[in-house]
Amino acid sequence: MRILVLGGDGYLGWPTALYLSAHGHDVGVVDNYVRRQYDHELGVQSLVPIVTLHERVRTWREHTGRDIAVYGGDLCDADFAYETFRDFAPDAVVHFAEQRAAPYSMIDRKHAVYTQTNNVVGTLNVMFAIGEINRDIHLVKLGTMGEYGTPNIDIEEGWLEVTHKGRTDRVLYPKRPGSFYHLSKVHDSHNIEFGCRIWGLRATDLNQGVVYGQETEQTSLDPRLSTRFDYDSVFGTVLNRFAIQAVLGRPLSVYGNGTQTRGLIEIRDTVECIRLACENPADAGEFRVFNQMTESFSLGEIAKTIQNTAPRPVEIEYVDNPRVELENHYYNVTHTALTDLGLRPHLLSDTLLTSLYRIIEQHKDRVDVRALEPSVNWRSTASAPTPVHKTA
Ligand code: NAD
Ligand code: USQ
Repeated sequence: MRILVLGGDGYLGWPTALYLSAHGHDVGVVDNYVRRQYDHELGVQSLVPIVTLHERVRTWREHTGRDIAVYGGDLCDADFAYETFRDFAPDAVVHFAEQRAAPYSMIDRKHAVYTQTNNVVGTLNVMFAIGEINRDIHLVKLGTMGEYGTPNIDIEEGWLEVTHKGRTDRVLYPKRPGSFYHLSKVHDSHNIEFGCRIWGLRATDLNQGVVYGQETEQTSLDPRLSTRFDYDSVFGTVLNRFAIQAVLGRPLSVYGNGTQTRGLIEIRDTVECIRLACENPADAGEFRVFNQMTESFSLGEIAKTIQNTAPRPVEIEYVDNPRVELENHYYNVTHTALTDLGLRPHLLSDTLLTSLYRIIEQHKDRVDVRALEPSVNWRSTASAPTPVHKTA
């Protein structure tokens, strides 16, 4: 298949592009490199050094003889989106290209507006490009488990059958997201479902849980193929952050009492889920939703697992929760669609954590410990996280 990976320079987009290429697909990547700019804005850097997208692609060619087409540009620019789709003529488009950090979207008005504009407008441009150029293109869109929030009923895969006053209907699962970022994904989901209904688009919305891990078989072939690894309090995700804190011997920062439960997935399963979704497309007019997570844990459980496997003794610190989120809550998620398609999950294991600690140990001198401290408060409308380089 010809598969265009939007956001192909990012943490997940790059390993996905390599994985799809390794599986024989013709891959193109699209990115405006804005993720690298957020690092400059926040004064932080990926724990693992990353080379430019062009050097990554050259390295992949050196190792495999396979080409990956690169399109540099912003999906909020409709002309760019249309030209790219016309030029590459994809069978499937995998859409990772959004501002994806909840804390970044909660910094202040400017960052909330930027996040929602970037994500919602970019996705609308993608939908219109598909609508005008070729409606058979399968849109595989990254959503998030956080769209659902933590309702007091089971979480189904995108849809809910409701019986009300004796009548029954199938409705989009009601959403209660916890940040302006997570809200942007809800807006996207509604827009895409509408596109499926009115234009007959075929779409798969992958409501992915929190991702952890850093290596795939392909990225570990050469250091120049590494993907980014974020540890700062704005972009670093929880398990990756705890692993880094553990290697540094710093307390594991559990927000609140640690009873919040989240769905998680390892990076090698992310790339496999995308392959499965692409190779088994949705029908014309179908808005298909998969819950892309493999296990759920409370934050306290994650912290204890890290504490028990850490290379050196670490404490767990329960810090005031900078976010507004339910702590003691019900959480039971249906996530069978991807395993039905053939996913064999990599569950959280000592082997995986040991390899994660090895990667972190190798690069730990790059950590700026000031960037580990939570700096964005949900209760404030102007958090202004201090860019680390300005306080130095
Ligand atoms: P990332 O920030 O590392 O990658 C996103 C990429 O998209 C970046 O390279 C960025 O430069 C690019 N991009 C952003 N806006 C763009 C635009 N307007 N035009 C072109 N390129 C643009 O994020 P990630 O961690 O790889 O996440 C990828 C996707 O998966 C996101 O949509 C995110 O919401 C979703 N997701 C991520 C996680 C996770 O734990 N990382 C979990 C669930 C869902
Ligand atoms: N948390 C801590 N300590 C930390 C960091 C986070 O206790 O040091 C807690 C948070 O309060 C939250 C949970 O861990 O309850 C998850 O936080 P996170 O930063 O790992 O994840 P989140 O903000 O939800 O966002 C990440 C990705 C996002 C993706 C989402 C999947 O950045 O792109 O959409 O995971 S999900 O959570 O399922 O919505």
